[in-house]
Amino acid sequence: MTAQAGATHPTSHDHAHDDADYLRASSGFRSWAMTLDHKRIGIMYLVAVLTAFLAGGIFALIVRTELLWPGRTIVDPDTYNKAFTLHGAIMVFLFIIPSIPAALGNFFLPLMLGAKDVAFPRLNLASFYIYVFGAIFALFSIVTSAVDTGWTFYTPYSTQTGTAVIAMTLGAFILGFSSILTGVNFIATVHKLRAPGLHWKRLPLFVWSIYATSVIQVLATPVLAITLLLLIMERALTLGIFDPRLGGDPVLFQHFFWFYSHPAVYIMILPGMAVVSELIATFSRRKIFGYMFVAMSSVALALLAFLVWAHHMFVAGMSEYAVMVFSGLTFLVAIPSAVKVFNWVATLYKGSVSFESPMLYGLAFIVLFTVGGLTGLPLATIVTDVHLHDTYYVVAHFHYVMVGGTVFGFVGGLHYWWPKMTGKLYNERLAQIAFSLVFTGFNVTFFTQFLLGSHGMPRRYYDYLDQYQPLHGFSSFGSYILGVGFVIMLWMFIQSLMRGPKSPPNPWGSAAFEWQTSSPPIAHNFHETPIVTRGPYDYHLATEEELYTGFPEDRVERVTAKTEKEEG
Ligand code: HEM
Ligand SMILES: [Cu+2]
Repeated sequence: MTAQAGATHPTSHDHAHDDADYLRASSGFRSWAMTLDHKRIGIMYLVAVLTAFLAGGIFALIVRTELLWPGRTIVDPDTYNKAFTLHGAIMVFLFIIPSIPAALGNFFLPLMLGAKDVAFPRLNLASFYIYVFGAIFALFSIVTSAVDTGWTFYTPYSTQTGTAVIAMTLGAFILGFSSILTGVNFIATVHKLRAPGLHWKRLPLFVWSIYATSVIQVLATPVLAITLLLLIMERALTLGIFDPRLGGDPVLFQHFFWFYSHPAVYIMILPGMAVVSELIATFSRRKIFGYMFVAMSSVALALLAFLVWAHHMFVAGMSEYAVMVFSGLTFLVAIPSAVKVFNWVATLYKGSVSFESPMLYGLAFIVLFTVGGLTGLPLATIVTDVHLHDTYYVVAHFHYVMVGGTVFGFVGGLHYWWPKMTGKLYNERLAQIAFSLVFTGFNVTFFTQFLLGSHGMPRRYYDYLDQYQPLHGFSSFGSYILGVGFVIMLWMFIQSLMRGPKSPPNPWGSAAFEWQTSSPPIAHNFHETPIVTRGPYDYHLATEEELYTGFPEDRVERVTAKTEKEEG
């Protein structure tokens, strides 16, 4: 890639303000609120999803604290039901789904493509405000009378409960539009705005995965939107769609719900995989082994995701032939998942691996996602699922994929790209301490739940038999460690914002395209449209210049010194 890093400013004399980085290009509330810059929109999403993560985290701690002992510990059963519902709904709809695509994707997709922005910058800003609008509905439902249905909104309970189901589902409905529009925008961007020379076989794997995610967002989300609309109509107008007393079918709701929500779990995990591919490449200083297989496995996962939804319903009352078909299809999902894991591991082999904090999250992702994926197999097997369904085993399984996978990927990406986004370095020691706590806390919390579940502890229960107390206590204890880890990480990032040292343009020495411009990038990303002459992981083709981690100033000096030496 011959992108122009900060040192050459061919047009700087006629566009002096173009040289300001995107954070300083303009100032004031309006310049952010009305910005069309994908980087600023990404940062606004980042602030929003981190706020949601904090709120979801607080509800999680309420749930875990209540479960420390059998019987009442801190809240009554109704509040408990609301707490786990809000935890799930906030984490899924307000945090995980937009976290990597909307926050990191917005910021980095155009940079990785060598583009100035996304294809439709106004639509991008509109998506952000639609997200905020949906979040306000959700918030409204929380303060009026929080939903107690679980994040799955299963009928017929959700059509009968006295809580604010309409406000919450309307919130999710609106959030869906934000997700669809972001997907459309990214698909158009990848097709239309790739820099000259950036053909499909040179696309960063982050872009491949985000592209696959966008396809699912566009195809699956409308199904959820219609389902929630039907639910709202049934509640508001007493139509008999899902309620058997009115001639409806509650299992139909489950089919509709999972027809979206299973693909949605790939909306959640593919972006995690997207980040991890970048982390593994940069910190192994090596081309990802089997690049095309990793890229195509994202596409394969996106397509397979549409064929397996009913594995959530093995005990809901389906024909046994349907059960067998869905079980068989579910196993296929393991193939592209394993292709990724094998190729990442093969990349590490003979790579020049280093263990900075982003890489720790990347490696943890591989381990935890593997545990999450493998524990899905007994769920896909009918005989074992009958025992494990709706127990803590399922809770552990999906937390291993969604937290151990997606959240670790997101947090790893946040560390990795922090210097790019803010222009600041953070305290690596604190970052590693936070990592150890998050990793330990996570495993203590959730590994315990595999045991709880296989011993028969049902999920979502307020009370339980005394025999489960030690494991519940252990799990809650783990969640406090996890919480402390995140607080330290938050402190570490705030400290970096306030008095972190200035970051060089390419602190990790990465060959990837987004590092080939200044950190933070200028408002239009690159001084000149980059011309791509190699792949993002071609360390053997990258020049010393491109991998250079220092400041542009000393680079000029270095280059001059070198030329003088050569001449002299
Ligand atoms: C790799 C292979 C995987 C297999 C074979 C698999 C299989 C399953 C099965 C059969 C269930 C239903 C269990 C039950 O309710 O009894 C389930 C639940 C779940 N899985 Fe997976 N899974 C895999 C990967 C993933 C990934 C990548 C994610 C998300 C990022 C994920 C997220 C979830 C969630 C959220 C649930 C529970 C939803 C709920 O009932 O609230 N799974 N998985
Ligand atoms: Cu599923």
